[in-house]
Amino acid sequence: MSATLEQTPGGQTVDETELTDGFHLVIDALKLNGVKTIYNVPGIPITDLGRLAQAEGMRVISFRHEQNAGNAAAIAGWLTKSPGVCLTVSAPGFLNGLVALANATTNCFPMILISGSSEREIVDLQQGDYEEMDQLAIAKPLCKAAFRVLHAADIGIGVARAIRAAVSGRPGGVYLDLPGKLLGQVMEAGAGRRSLVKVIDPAPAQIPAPSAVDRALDVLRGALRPLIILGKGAAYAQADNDIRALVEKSGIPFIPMSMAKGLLPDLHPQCAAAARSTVLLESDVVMMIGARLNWLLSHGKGRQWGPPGSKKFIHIDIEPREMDSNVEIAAPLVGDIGSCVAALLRGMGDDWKQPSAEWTGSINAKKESNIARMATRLGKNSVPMDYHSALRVLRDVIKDRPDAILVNEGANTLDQARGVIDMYQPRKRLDVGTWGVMGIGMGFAIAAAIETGKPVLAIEGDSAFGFSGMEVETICRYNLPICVVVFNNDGIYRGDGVNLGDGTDPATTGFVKGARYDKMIEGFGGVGVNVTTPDELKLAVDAAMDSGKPTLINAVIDPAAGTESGNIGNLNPKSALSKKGAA
Ligand code: ADP
Ligand code: TZD
Ligand code: MG
Repeated sequence: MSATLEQTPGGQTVDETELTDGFHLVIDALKLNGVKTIYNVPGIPITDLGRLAQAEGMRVISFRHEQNAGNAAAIAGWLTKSPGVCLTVSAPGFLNGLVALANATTNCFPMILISGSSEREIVDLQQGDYEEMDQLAIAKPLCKAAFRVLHAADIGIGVARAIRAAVSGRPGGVYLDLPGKLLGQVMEAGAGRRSLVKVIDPAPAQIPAPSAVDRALDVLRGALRPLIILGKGAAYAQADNDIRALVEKSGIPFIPMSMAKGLLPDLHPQCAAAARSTVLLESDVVMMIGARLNWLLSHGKGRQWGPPGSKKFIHIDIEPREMDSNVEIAAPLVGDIGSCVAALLRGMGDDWKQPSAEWTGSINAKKESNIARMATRLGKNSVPMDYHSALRVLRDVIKDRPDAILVNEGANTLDQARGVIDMYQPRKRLDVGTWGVMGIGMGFAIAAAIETGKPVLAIEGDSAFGFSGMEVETICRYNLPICVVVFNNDGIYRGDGVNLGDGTDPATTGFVKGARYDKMIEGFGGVGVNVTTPDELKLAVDAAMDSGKPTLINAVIDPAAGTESGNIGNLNPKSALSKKGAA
């Protein structure tokens, strides 16, 4: 931008100063730090920010709802180890994006939610501005850090602080508040350029203390029945080779948490996922790598884990306060996973003794019997399809295309798919994460396609799909190689629920029977297919994955096939006064 500051009476220019403004400084600051993509929903005051970012060569992906744009940014952050950026309008747009920001923080995904906001003078006196809200105050408890920039000259610092906060230490969500007036502020371009900050080493290595490494190795050496649990933090760390080397050199059986599947292949001989309950119960030393002892691991105690005191834990995590969060940790190993794993590998030496054949043999025996039992269920060619006959087909689709990305949400659709579909490569399975939240599906699928360029298979419960389903338009608009398979069992958990009242309304968990989700995508020019048998499903998914055309397959599943809340029905509180037939 240039402006003529002074003109002589004759009209001659005597001083021309290059100017810049808040819009351009935000874009320049993001670009300087390697941000290439913005996940966005336009509107006042950030419409022009998106337009100008596109004009300046950034990729700006516009969504139909901010929660989906936010989920896209969050998973982009997890996949790439640099913060995904979501851009929204003020108050309602900000609030829509906030769910994704909070979810990102809970899951340790690095993202930055940038929202336009109304003017401080009016917000602080509560005078009723357009979409007025004290966004910074509301965001603060739901994210790792929250910042507001009031002067154009501080944009560089604001963006730098947001980036560093998102990815350093335990990654998480960061909120950056940009009042509308800031974007229009003008300053001299040279000073603007000098105000930008390139963040050097945004996530510095955090080297574990040598004494902590020795302590962990001592505990591991003393183990008779050791186990390694790999979590999504380990997948995020991108220390794939060293993690594999550690597992293989140690000879210790491992189980992956859901999003760590594929970090080592599920079919690796040391993978004990098919003997999960046995190894949790019978192990005497458990080494956690980038996984928390939260509800997903029943807090490291209770029946699943055996008698109290029967286990020692080694815990590798970048967040010191995670140690002892649920049980005593015998060997806390605080540092970044890459550095911790490398230090353990070095410390193991050349004379490492692998676990006894008694331990690994008993696990293998259990694995074999469980796998045989599963094979019988998978072998059925049921029509109407149950979960297993449909999932056998999708397991083979991923086996044939190990570099495809799998997105997965629902209840039965999630739990069964997690068990049946083997993963072969790191960071290929994206799902509901720590909260078990519905609605991540299309946002995750879109970001996965954009960030990796690989084909995406999204396996969605019909309820789960509904939370972000409108984004099939976005998928078609950007012509993304995404195949959505909706497991349509006419409802939440099951499609055969009944109304326990007078029967006027449908059951609380049921949807329109025989709905045709495939028709939705046809309205936007995508490919829609309705399938009722495993063979039809296979044909349709193979065609979609090979063509890369936006596709939605309505897979008709027996409404009576599922169970309440999938695998976690035990978490449902029960009314002592339940009517007969209530869950
Ligand atoms: P899962 O759900 O797979 O069990 P969690 O989300 O509960 O995994 O745990 C992930 C853990 O990984 C978090 O405690 C987080 O602090 C940790 N983490 C994330 N990135 C790193 C890293 N680079 N180095 C060390 N720990 C990390
Ligand atoms: N809302 C949000 C945001 N997250 C949630 N997890 C829920 C509601 C509750 N919920 C689940 O935990 S799973 C689920 C809901 C509504 C949907 C299950 O139905 P589905 O899958 O059709 O997606 P199945 O295959 O029918 O079990
Ligand atoms: Mg369903």
